[in-house]
Amino acid sequence: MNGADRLLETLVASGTNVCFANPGTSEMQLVSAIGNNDGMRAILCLFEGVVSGAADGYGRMADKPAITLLHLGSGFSNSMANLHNAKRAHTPLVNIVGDHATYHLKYDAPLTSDVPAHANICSDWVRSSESADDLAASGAEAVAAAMAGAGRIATLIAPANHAWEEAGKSAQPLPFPEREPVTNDAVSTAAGMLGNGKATALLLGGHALREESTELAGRVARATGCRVLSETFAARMQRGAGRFGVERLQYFSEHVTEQLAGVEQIVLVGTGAPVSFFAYPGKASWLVPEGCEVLELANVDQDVHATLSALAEELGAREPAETMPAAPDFPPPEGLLTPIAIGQSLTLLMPEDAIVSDEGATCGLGIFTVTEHAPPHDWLMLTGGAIGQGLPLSLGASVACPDHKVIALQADGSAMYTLQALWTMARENTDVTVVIMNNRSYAILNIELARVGAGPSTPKTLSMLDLSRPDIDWVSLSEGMGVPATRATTAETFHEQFAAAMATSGPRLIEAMVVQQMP
Ligand SMILES: Cc1ncc(C[n+]2csc(CCOP(=O)(O)OP(=O)(O)O)c2C)c(N)n1
Repeated sequence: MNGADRLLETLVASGTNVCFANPGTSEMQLVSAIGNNDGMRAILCLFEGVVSGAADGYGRMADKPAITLLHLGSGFSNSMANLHNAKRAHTPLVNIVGDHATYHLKYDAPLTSDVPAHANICSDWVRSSESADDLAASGAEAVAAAMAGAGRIATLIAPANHAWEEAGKSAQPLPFPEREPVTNDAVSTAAGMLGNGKATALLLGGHALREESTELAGRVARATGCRVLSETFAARMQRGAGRFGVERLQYFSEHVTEQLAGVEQIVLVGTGAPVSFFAYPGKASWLVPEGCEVLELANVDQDVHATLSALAEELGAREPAETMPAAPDFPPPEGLLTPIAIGQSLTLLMPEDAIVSDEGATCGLGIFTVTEHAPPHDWLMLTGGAIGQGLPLSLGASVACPDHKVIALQADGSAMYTLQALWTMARENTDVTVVIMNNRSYAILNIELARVGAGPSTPKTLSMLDLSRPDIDWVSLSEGMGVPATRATTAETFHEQFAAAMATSGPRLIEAMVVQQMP
């Protein structure tokens, strides 16, 4: 057996079993090893940004890493924007990146690049194997490194000769690191703050937005009267009817300032203090109200569930959290196809335990609010702001949870970055319903243009934010990649098409020609 075969044995023994791949010549032994190992599923993606985004979606839902297979520095750099999002989501993920054979590097062949430098930019852990025998050992370390804290990006660089040379044995899987607990002192301090009568917000992020943790936060709210907020862009929020409703922090800084006005204390669990997404001339970057005290009770990598449990215990908060009621019966939406109408259709039609990948941009924020009474579901967001995440994320989530309906709420401009994900959805027959919200515009940038005070805009300025001339035909793009598609121009037609998508399994796409009212 060669190094690649031993690595695959080790990865499978360590509990990984899905590889999103876009390989090249330097990874051919790895491709062959995957082909010969029954424990690893191979999923071809036609761009590396799809590979990394799919691995992110998989890791968020499976709570264990997918493997990516990437080709040298160039392939890795194509994957980077979605790796950045995955890093911001604290997703466990293992990249295997091939490199030239060690003895070949000195000849500076065309694809030679500084692979470790590429890898270091958006990995938490990077290692190059030192020999064929070391490749498997490094693989075991990579999986354990990915499982540290809430989740990490681990990148293993595999020189081609280490993959093809004989290797003696595979490596033993390594134990996954325990999540660091929070001290009793920190819990007592937080309990003291929550009991001192001041206006307090419990701000949750990371795994603290899973159902069991939000329930505990809801108990604390019930016992103390504190508010419970979430970070603006969460990796995975479990919400909907029957669950405790967490208030999402707004996006624009002035809205956050309004939302937090009067808050005297913020207790952080699994996230950082609120800051503005961007700097704007004359506007605040740090969004903690003046004079407000901030306590980091638990960081994202600590055991946030145990922390909330200890906090509820310390406060004697034993009454169950109030839960979000199911939506009262209401008629299907009619008339203009607005984001709100889409949200209403979702609320009425989405099945229990659906997974929503939200890269809806300007359309997404309203839909999020409208669906708070929908059947219980998982909502996955654009954690790192690098667009092109949504379609790959929904693909990966569906691979992780094949029995759950996945809904990709997808803005058109962002969709164009990684639309190759549709082809893999068709090939793998994933149960994803993609809703392209087509406004033929980079709408958010039209808003930002005014907000940053960039001065009067010329037709040339606006041409950089406009997606017409030619209009993009999503039905043709989708069908060209094997995903059946329809177009909806009214709330009624959307509702009908979405109902049909919810009633059947397999990938499909609805191009929703949305009408928006801009804030
Ligand atoms: C990788 C990356 N490139 C560029 C941007 C800048 N950017 C932010 S939003 C946006 C346009 C979004 O347009 P669309 O997805 O159609 O959503 P809309 O604003 O129309 O709702 C762009 C280009 C980014 N955030 N990330």
